[in-house]
Amino acid sequence: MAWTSPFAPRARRGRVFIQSASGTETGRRALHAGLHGVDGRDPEGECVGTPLESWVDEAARLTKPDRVVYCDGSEAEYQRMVAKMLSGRDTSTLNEKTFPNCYLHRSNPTDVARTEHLTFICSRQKDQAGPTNNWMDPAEARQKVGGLLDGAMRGRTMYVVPYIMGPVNSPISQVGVQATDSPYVVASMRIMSRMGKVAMDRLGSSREFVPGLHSLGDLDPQRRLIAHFPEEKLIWSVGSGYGGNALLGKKCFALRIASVMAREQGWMAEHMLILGLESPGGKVTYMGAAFPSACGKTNLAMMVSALENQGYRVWTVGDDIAWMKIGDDGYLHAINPEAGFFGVAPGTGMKTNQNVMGALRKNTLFTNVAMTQQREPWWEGIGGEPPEGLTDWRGEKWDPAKGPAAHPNARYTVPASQSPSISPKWEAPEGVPISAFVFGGRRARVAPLVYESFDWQHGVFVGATMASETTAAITGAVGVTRRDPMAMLPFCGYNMADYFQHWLEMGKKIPKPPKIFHVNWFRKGADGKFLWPGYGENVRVLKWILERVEGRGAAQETPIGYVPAKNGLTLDGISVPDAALDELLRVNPQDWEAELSNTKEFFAKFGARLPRQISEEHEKLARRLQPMVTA
Ligand code: OXD
Ligand code: MN
Repeated sequence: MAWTSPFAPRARRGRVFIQSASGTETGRRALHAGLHGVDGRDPEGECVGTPLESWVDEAARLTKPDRVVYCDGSEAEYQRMVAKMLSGRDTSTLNEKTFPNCYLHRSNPTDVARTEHLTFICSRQKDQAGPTNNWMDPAEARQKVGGLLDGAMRGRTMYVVPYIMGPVNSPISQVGVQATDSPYVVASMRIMSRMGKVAMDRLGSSREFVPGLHSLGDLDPQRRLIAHFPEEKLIWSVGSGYGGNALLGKKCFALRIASVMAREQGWMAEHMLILGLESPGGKVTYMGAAFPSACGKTNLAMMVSALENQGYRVWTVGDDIAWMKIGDDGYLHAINPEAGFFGVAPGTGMKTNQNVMGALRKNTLFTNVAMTQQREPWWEGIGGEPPEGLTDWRGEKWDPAKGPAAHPNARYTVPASQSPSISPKWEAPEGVPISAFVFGGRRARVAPLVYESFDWQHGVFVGATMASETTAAITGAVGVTRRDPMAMLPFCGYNMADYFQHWLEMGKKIPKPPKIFHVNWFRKGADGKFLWPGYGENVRVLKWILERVEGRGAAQETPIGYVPAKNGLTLDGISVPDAALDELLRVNPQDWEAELSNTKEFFAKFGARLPRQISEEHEKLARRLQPMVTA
């Protein structure tokens, strides 16, 4: 891996006081035991150690922390981070009896979400970033972000967090190293990744790691920037402590940088949940599913199946990201690079996601949720009426006139192993073989409940035309369609036209490619009500997908793909009126005409770089729809 240092201006080498998490220099050496024999310093006292050490050294010279601490990932260290957080005003202990080892962190009110407009891909050529990314020239980014990072850790400690994205012994996993001045980030990284000594052991003295430098800076949104250097495989983030901006292993590495690596190396890094659907007899079929934010990815990954009594059960492998490589058996094999779930709390309750609720009862870090008088976490949608005396996400007595008690983007950070639905295969080094890809979005009209693409190329087109409608809560305008190809719009680290090309090429390389489907749980009737019950009932759609994978499953061919025949879905035990089912499965030519022109406009952004096959699929769809439109 070719990372070079974009530190600028290159500071004079000087000494940095380095400590291990346990507070001694020997601790750091112990972490490196067996990796290199020297003590990491040349006779003049300069670091001449591993590539990691020289990177840390440079990071420290730029940010000028008082101390540098290498994290070992131990429970004792986690508790030290929590103690540091508790010594400030923004973290509280939750009820130790009902929520043992759980904490509530309140972030700065201006720092509660990913900031896409401050997120940049700093490739040498603007074209490499493409029309859907913010681009900054790497030299300019070095200047700008470097300026913000210069001295940013004065008076603070720099924590060096080595981490593995993926199961410890998986060949698909990768090492990252994050330097940060936030104990909250260190604690979160311990839940979200395999962190500390295990990562050091895997890294050895190699330079095969993705470095990420993060500082809270002064949390001023004016001085916040998240910069990715795809050629160097490097991340710089300053001015935010929020998950997607600050836990650099997640969106920054596992999607933006990894998508670039995946293209270079012939694998896939996708914004996909991974689930296993167990069928009667115990066979498990694995699927990867991509949905834009706020479309229920975590709920689907951890679904309590409505057909459990018929032998259909859902196992969770991952809820957000999938890294996939072609296995010896010809299947695409997926790992979940993360070790925890960083999920949106509001809307999560016993009715919607019993498995998550079960997982959150211990060892969970909550962010920006409300708190009851019993010091239990609370949020809108948890079930029941708001209890008396709630403290809101800002830490003030809740006043309903001022908005919801929990921030709408309040989060839980929980070890994946705590989910009752966690798959026995979730840490399998070889990953799980993927038989189906499922794309989806929130569409009140247009997309039927489920359809299957004709082949891989058509499936790539289906993914590339993915879209979701904004809700009134977000924009004030219902039904505004935002194109979000493969749910990767904010996360693809390079030109999306090239990303489509990579998908097309992968299709040729995978001997047993997954079948590609599209789902839409959100279709509405003329009365504006949802036609499909959703949640645990979605397993009925997964069952049809499974049957299609196995060459069964009654289907009808339509211009957009195969839609279930009316008797194709298992509907016993629920009441979906006949007319609703017709509407759920209907392909309305007028809607699809509008869809064709909308997607054409979207694809035009990519100019000549758009793969010919995508335009070809667009034309083929238009041709297939033609007889319906003129009929
Ligand atoms: C997330 C997102 O937080 O996609 O996972 O926004
Ligand atoms: Mn996500």
